[in-house]
Amino acid sequence: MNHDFLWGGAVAAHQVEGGYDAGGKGLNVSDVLTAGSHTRPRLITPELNRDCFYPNHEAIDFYHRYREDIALFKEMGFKCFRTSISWARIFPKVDETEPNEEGLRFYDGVFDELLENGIEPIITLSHFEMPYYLVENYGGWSNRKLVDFFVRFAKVCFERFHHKVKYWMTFNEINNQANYKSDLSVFTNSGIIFKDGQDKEALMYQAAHYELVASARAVQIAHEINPAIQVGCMMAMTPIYPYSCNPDDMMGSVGANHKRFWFVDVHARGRYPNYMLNFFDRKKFELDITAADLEDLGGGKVDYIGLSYYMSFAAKGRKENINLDYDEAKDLCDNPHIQKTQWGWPVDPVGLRYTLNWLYDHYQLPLFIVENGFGAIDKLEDDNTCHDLYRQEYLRKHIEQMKLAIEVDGVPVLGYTVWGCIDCVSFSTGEMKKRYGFIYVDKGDDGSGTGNRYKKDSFYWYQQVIASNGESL
Ligand code: BGP
Repeated sequence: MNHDFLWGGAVAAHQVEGGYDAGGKGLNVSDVLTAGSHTRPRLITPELNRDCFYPNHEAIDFYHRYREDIALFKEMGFKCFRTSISWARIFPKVDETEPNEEGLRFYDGVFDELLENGIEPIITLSHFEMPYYLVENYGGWSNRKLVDFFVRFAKVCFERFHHKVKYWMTFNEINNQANYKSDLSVFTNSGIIFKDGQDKEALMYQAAHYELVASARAVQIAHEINPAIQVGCMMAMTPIYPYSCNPDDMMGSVGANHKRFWFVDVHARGRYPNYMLNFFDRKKFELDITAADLEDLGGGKVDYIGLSYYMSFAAKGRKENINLDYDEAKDLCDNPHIQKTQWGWPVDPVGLRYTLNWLYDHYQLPLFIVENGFGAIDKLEDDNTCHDLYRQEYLRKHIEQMKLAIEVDGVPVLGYTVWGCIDCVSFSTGEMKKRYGFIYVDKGDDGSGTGNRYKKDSFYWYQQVIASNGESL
């Protein structure tokens, strides 16, 4: 492992900060999401409702406690820390002429504190937290105007922070919305609330196109401001294996992977792959894709590929499947070789090595594993310890596979940041009890608790991993 390998942890602004109306911040999409659970979906409430609990409003109060948290990250030996900038802190309504100075100052404070502690900030511009004003007044990313709004936000961030932040990402898990039947994914990725009679699928492809153009333009602006800046994309990497060696299953998995991963083709190669263009024709989608957009895409290829990796899936094929007409709800199936977590997420460490190989074979760009982790119910003992051996086990197995990809397969990986390095609000369920952290936060699903921080056993384990540069697992 290179001596400059970036070991660290990752969170997102809306899942840790709280302070949802502090410092002039506007509402963002996560602020109107209620708490849910594994079996009860989070609701999108167009008006804030007093009878509902909104877990992101306070989250773990990183907004006020970030110095204490960064001290703990330093104690673990973090080389880097990934978080995001809440767009609604910088442009609460987005169409203001000037950015909100108080919001910018908050991030100055966080980045300075990190750098003073020898920790490099890794920053996502949009991590499921666009201003809610854009949803209400523009219909989210279904509207081309968002390209300019986003580019302006990105430019303000690059200009202000380019001396403090080298590695950036534009849109977190942009490909989550490939599952356009999930209202939560499309809302959090693109700020779209579907209306009756709308063609959800076409709308998702339109929104994704605008996001890809906005990302490409942001990459170009970043390089103009400071050629040393590295801007990546960020993909949710869930490889989809063929269920068996039956050729139909194999073709089913090709279609399933195309449907999830065409986004990275556009980000990395600067153009749409042929299978997408054929698909748009076949579906007779009338998408607003201009010649100027295609030029922007070509000029704004990403510098590296950021990825989250939690799980893999398996797919069965059907005779009538035609590539992207693959239907995840019908065709994904359980992989009999793989166990699942309490939240039903399949655990497949070898899939990480496969993913790293697949991405590097396709794009020959450096990779950055910016999320990997294990959500579980942890028990805080009476003496404030927490024996989370299962988490160490999960991470150990994944790090071993990452090392094989790097050392045996020759895949260049810039770093590895463990998701939810400090317990935070779960994105999919809004729960606190789905914990990922090395640091336990005393906070319940209903917002109760002191908010105090306690080191879990995995805290000391990860400290050793970093100190030995991945030798002691
Ligand atoms: C990724 C998101 C994160 C994060 C993580 C774990 O999809 O980028 O924001 O939350 O998954 O998911 P969850 O919190 O739902 O367990």
